Amino acid sequence: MFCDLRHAVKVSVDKKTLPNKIRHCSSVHKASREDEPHVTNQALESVLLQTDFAGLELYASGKVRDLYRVDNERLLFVATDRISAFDYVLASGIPGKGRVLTQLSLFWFDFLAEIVPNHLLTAEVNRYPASLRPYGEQLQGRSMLVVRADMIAIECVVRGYLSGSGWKEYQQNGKVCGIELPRGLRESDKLPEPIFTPAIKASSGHDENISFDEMAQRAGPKLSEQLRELSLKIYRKAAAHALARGIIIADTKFEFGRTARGVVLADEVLTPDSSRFWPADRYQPGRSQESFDKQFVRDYLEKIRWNKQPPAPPLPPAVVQETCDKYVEAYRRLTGRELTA
Ligand code: PZK
Repeated sequence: MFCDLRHAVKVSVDKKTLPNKIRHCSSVHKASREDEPHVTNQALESVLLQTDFAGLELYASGKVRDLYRVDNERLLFVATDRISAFDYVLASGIPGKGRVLTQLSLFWFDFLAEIVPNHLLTAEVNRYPASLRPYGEQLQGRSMLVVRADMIAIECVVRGYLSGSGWKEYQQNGKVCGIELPRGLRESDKLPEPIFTPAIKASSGHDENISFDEMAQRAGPKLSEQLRELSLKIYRKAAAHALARGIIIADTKFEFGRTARGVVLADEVLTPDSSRFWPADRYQPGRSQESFDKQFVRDYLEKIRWNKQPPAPPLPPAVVQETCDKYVEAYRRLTGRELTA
């Protein structure tokens, strides 16, 4: 079974560096707790929930990913096995998730290379700088050495289907980010063509949709048009590939940065964490869709009637296993490859 990973390591915790939500939840996840349902010891040990690379400066950290400064030019991008649902990081991790998301990003970077350059330098741990070698075992498969870019502070979202905040806006005024859409669309309907719907990080931590004009004022009209064209091109190519393999990419978010070599695609790309993946064979417009990867998690959290306030609960082993299987399946379907240890 894939989830019985043997090589990964659970590492020590540096709670000070992590945001509140993560600190709160991870403190619940003590291996010594006897009163909670547990994943097998083997699987539990194999989950990487928190990173701590002594001597490396944390550059940024998100719910799931951690970014470290290597030197002035380079960053280390690490995908943990954390999983979030209903806006919170859960107490349990999903074995293999960080590797699936990293390997998927690497697949897409290569798949998209003719359309757009990206921030990847290498994901081969034995080619990392010497300062990272001590952590090679933790980093293998789940990390990327990337070039430090000047990030463009706009979330470049493309939507092929009407969901989430797009569906909300449409119900209010028939538009999404100022783009007029046909009347009578239902939730999850396929759009006549994919649309570019930029957003900014609001102080709430949530994204706030903006119009293209607003983006042009912030980032400049030329760059904004370049990013819109790039984003739509990338989405079209990736979504067609995914659909032929049974996965609808309903929408997705890209982050771009500027380097000496021009605009590059950064962050993780076209993963289930940065996109809505829907199983195509279950697609049925007129309602919200099942999530390809997180449906078992959401169903469980609804079933136990978690009030969606911290602390986020741990997941039972069966839910962890089923969810792990979904990530691995997404990887297999999209890449045609098996995820190997
Ligand atoms: C960068 N983020 C988002 C990602 C986090 C936050 N190549 C780059 N150069 C400079 N900055 C970034 C990147 C990239 N990628 C990305 N924030 C800064 C992010 C992962 C974890 F906490």
